[in-house]
Amino acid sequence: MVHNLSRVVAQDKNFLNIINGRPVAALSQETITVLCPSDGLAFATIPAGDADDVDRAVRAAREAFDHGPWSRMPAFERGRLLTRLGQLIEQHSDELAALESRDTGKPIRQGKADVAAAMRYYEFYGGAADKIHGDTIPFLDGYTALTLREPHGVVAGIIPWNYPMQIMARVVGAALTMGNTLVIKPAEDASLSTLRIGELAIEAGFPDGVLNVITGYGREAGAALSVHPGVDYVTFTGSPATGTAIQQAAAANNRGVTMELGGKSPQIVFADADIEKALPVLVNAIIQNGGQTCSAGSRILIERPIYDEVAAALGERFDKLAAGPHDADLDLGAMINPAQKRRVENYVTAAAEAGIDVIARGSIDSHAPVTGYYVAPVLFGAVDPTAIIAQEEVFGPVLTLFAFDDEQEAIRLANHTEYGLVAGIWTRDGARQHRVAKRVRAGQVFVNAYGAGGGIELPFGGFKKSGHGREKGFEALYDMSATKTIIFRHD
Ligand code: TXE
Repeated sequence: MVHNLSRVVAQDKNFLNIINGRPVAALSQETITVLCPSDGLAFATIPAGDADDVDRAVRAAREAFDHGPWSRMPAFERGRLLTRLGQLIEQHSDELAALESRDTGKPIRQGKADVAAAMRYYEFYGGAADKIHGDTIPFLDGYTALTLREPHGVVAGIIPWNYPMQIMARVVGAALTMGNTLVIKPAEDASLSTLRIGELAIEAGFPDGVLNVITGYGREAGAALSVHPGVDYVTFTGSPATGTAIQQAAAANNRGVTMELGGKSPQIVFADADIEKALPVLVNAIIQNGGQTCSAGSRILIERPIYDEVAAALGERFDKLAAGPHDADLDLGAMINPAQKRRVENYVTAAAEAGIDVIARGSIDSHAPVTGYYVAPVLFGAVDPTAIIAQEEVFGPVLTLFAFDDEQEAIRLANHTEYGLVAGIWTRDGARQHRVAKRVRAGQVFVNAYGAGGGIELPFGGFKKSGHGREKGFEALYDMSATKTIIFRHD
């Protein structure tokens, strides 16, 4: 993606922002050229929104919240509109899967999986709208006390490029169900599906200003949105550095935040585990979306008696992995942009130069365009737990293996990073499953399984540097609302 006003490129489509129920260009008329990661070629433009466009979108959302029917509408009617949006996404599923995969470089089957997950979010939250409620609380004699769940107001959703359609869906689903209005700022590298779904929301019949999508660079549109005084709550998924900047802006404005900031997630494989069952899951957890997944299982801790066997079996599988264009539907697609490709390659080179053992390396398909942003998956063995590659989020198809001697050491190693998003435990010992699951500091723990991010019904979010607040499931509805307590005296 390059900021390019003069070069004429063949575009499939010039996408527009969605503000106040209408598709609109940036006020400046500036655009960002969208490049496909599979070949580096331009195929669309998106508006290069700035502070003026953000102001326009926040004002529309403010008006829709303060004076529109949205927050006073019966909850089931809000739910119906979300369900309707999910149905429209289903009707356009082939188009959306192709768009997402071309925009992000992910294999087409992952694009299809993303559409299916997005639909489930709208279905889940559409159905949840009239099932979330407050409490009546026993209080003093002569009083009745009850709680209501009220919307925050205008929510800003700043989202990343790795799963734009899914992350948009979890933000839209939770925020709108609770009666908030929303301004979504997708990443400049992957905005197309969010803009297209913004168009579908108009078709679904959402009132004007309820769901706005504004594109632009993070340092311009994103920063302007995070400091705008008309925003009441911010939900962000992205890097810890940007998350810190957004939290500082939120603190200056005394507004709440939900932060999902990535991970360095471990999977612990004990000697009694069902290895055949574990192997494909261990591999998939790091190659899904080319490892550009917040919940990627990037560290595997293996009990020493089975270390060599598991390392060799993983190595065999890694040797066969291939990266290629999104429409070739190989094991991996391309990285999102040249910077991310360089970032992954730099981590790999530095680790190899530091003497860390490269057990296996996959390949880049020989037909893949040389202009695409491909990296081959790499498996590192016998990694020092304090090494950079063991500590930092690479966000690429790079897997690190560690040996451990007992349960205590496994838990210590699992917790030995600044992150705490997801963990996996592989053992047949039931008591150990419970013990270890409780001791691992992660927001989501899988036992004898590992699903990237888990189901849409399951609360998801981090401990430590991985963030705070919870998305997905009913928990997200609590984050997207504030409790109001009403006390009646009637003696
Ligand atoms: O993320 P940013 P980047 C990690 C991953 C990756 C690294 C860098 O390790 O390699 O972050 O990716 C918007 N004010 N994750 O630079 O900057 C930006 O436009 C307000 C993990 O792409 O966090 C985009 O919409 N907004 C992660 C969003 O923030 C700003 C997913 C995310 O971009 C802004 C993505 C600013 N000053 C990256 N600067 C996960 N948790 O899954 C940027 N943005």
